[in-house]
Amino acid sequence: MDLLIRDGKLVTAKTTFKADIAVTNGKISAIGTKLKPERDTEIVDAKGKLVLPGAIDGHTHLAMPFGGTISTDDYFAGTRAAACGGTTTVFDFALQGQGEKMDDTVKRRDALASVDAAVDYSFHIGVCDATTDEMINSMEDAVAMGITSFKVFMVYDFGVDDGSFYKVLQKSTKIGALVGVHAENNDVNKVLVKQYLDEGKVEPWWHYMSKNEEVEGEADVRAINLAKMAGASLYIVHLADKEGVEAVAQARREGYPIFAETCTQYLHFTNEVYKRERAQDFVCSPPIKNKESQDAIWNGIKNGSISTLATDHCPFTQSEKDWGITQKDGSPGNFTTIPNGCAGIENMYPYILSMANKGKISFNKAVEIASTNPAKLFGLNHRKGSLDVGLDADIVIYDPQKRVTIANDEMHGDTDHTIWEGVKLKGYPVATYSRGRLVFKDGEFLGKRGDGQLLRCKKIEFNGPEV
Ligand code: DUC
Ligand code: ZN
Ligand code: ZN
Repeated sequence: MDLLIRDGKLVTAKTTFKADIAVTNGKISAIGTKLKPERDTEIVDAKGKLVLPGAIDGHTHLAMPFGGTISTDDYFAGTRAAACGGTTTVFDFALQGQGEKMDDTVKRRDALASVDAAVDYSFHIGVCDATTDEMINSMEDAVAMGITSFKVFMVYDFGVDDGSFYKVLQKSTKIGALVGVHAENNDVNKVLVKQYLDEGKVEPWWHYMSKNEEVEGEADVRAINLAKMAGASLYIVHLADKEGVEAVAQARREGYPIFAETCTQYLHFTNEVYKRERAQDFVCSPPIKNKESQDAIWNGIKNGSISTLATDHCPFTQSEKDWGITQKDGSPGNFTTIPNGCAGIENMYPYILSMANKGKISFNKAVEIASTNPAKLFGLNHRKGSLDVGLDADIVIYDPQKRVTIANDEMHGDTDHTIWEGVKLKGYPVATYSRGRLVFKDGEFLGKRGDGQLLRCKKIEFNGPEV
């Protein structure tokens, strides 16, 4: 026994109970009361603290070329920040190049991640070229490598049309993969962008208006229909609108394996942020929606229509965000020239646990959406997502009494600002273990660059809304 965490209150998706938890060779080796340490066992007193499984952030964009630049956090900075917020696994998006086989996409991105990541990681492949059988068939080679989830974009110039999306869905049913989707109506978005710009409407508010509730909602419904037609499971990423929540809930009531993820920014902010002085800092896609949508998302979490919480972590510096005012080449900017994305990787678990601590949801629900469900959905529950004997010792010790006001200066990423600045949290992680190694303690990162491992995911098959 290498480590014994004593007298804490263990929280899983299902139960909360007082127990000791023992770690041997990076795995949870025993859970029980009055566990006996061995001679060299390190003992940690967790009295008065919660002991939780590490979070799984199922949606990050680290070192990703996007919007004319590269997202600020590389695999080291991003995973360092993750560890300091109690996140012990990240699923990053590996964007396929044109004509690049998907297994090669994984190898290309893993060359960066394997030397840098400080916590364990895996990938979803961002499918950008599904134009030939060779490309689609390469999904199977990625699955053989343990990369079993894919994402298609219904927007952006690298997005896919409905036919290609449908083919990817069909393929997924044959190879044990899960398809995620970024759902926004591209054509309507483009029309609105042109109309607003022609009218001289250039501020970030028009980013939100050009990707408003209906623009997202229509695409959510269409994506669900395509999945039903293909007989496939579907995972809607970063769901941010009420119509989408309702469409997911309805499909699940009908028994379809339709799943949804939301992100922390949609839980805390509303579209009012696009009226702020630095509204550009909040520009992300999908944009943050109105209060009605925010309420629907919280209800979706409470009633189980929304399965997971993630971040869509994709930070840019403030000077890059200012390209919405003046572009790189000195010409006037507008809402389309702001790189899309915000930081959040370090804030997800502290935020949702704080909301649990304040009584909005239970701690069990927070663990379910931030850890247990992502592990199940992405074929990783043989390693991660709970506190069970035999699983990786990815453990967070949480002090429910600690008060923290989020400040970028105290965050551990490489970004120069955060949309979370000034947000007050009740409770905070005080220690994070990644496979039994202490990677964060009392505000300090203690992990090591390159210690994170690439995780091989199991094949994924759902016959109904099991998660
Ligand atoms: N949305 C963002 O805000 N950033 C990265 C990609 C995305 O879809
Ligand atoms: Zn997206
Ligand atoms: Zn994303």
